[in-house]
Amino acid sequence: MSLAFAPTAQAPSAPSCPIDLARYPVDRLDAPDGRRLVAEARARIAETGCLVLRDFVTPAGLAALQAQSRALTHRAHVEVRRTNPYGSGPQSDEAGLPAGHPRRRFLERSNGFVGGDLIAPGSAARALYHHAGLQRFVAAVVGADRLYEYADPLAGLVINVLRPGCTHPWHFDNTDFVVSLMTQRPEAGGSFEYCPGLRSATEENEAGVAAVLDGDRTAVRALDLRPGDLQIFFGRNALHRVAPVAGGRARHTLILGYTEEAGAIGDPARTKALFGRVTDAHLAAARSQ
Ligand SMILES: O=C(O)CCC(=O)C(=O)O
Ligand SMILES: [Fe+2]
Repeated sequence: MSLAFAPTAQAPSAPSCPIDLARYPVDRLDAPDGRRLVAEARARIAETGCLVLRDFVTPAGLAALQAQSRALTHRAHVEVRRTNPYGSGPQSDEAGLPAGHPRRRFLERSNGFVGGDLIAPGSAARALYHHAGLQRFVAAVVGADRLYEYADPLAGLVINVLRPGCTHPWHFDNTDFVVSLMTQRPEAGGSFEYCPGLRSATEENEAGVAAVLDGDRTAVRALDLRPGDLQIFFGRNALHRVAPVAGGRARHTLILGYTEEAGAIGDPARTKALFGRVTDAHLAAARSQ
């Protein structure tokens, strides 16, 4: 028997789109069920600035994403630093402000990132990140005409790893929104906590921020994220944190970086701190500025 016409062997886990398109029809946003999805998502995110789509990926899709993440998390670069809720470290302490002012409150942040260039082309995580329908859906939810992937080879698609003992303390983001998909839940701790609308473009509400830092839970909502959940979150004016991870298992999420302007790339110093390295693309972008 000749083997000449035997079909080419498929990779054992040939990844296809992991999204559960039957439940979340992001591939047909102009059809009635796609429009309904967008309308519901927009209504929900308008309430608290946070949208969770439970079981956004299929069981097989989640298994592929988990296997891929678990194979890479040992490559995570862990940055440990002290930061105030606005992203500044103790080196820029404003001694003129009263002690206890939130700008003078520095909390330890210990955060691991696997850079996107280690995430293989054609993999499940890449199929998710590059999915045109998902990008259109996220744009519709956040109110953008269209979104772009980062030009940054590390920060566009990232595996975020919080090992036991690690925490992402109370902070405001300096981006408008973040899209993430949990792939592994910690045994204990690690819950996502947020305070909708704690500040605004015109009101810093530093007293409110200080109260949360002091343990006041009145404004705090806690989210029980599970593997397979997609989260879209407006973090610029909602103080938020990931509580310290406990138990024996790390917390893994995929962060899908999209921006409203094409060509976004991190500066070399910040990139080196976050990922432990820079790429030629970062150096070239910095030179051309
Ligand atoms: O991992 C999370 O759920 C939130 C992470 C976060 O707040 C951030 O990356 O700014
Ligand atoms: Fe954040």
